Amino acid sequence: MARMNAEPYEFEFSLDKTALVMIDFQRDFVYPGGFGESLGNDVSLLLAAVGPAELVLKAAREAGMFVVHTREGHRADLSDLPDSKRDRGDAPLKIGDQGSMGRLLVRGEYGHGIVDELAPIAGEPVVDKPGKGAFYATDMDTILRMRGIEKLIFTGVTTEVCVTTSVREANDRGFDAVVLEDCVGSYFPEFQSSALAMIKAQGGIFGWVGQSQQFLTALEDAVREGAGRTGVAS
Ligand code: TIU
Repeated sequence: MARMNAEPYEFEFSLDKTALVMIDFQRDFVYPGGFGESLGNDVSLLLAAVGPAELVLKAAREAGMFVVHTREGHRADLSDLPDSKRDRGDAPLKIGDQGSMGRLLVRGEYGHGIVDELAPIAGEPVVDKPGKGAFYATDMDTILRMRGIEKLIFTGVTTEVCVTTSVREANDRGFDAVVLEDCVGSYFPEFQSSALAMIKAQGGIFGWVGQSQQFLTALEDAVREGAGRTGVAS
């Protein structure tokens, strides 16, 4: 069992029943010329989460943890795109329009892809979602339950939109979740802090919040403990 310092209290998890969830680390949100910028956002604020998330992803892979990636996006014919989502706001480019990284938020386009640093590898399912939440109209729940997953480590963008929507969905489905603060990013610093405060308030009403270093330390300790036990047994 791994034990991680977190708020509002220690987060315990076993490596074989816990998944690392990487939410929407797509070029469309993180780089200029994509969907995020079309909404009027300064996308440079999100890049800070990529480096810490890369270290977390590497450590989780080395520890043999299950990793799941998500991407927000739509079918090329936009048949799964509600008019409300396409038409709301006054963005110069809408979902499905041609941008500098391809059609915005359309599956298969360059901008829809995950940034190179965090690219999925074999054995890591990629869940394509039409909404903000990772569970809405996807097979996320099935994928996690088939693996016996009970707890989730969340990273991704953006904190107050797709990450927390997914955390709330996970919470209602009976998963325990911790969000790694330095591995999630928002276009709005004040939303970053308030979104995380909401998760851990009231004794952890939606889950836990921790730092990547606390996760890495917990993982190292658990792997060392596991190796020690194997040594004694053999
Ligand atoms: N706009 C915004 O902050 N986020 C999104 O539209 N999607 C995700 O968070 N992935």
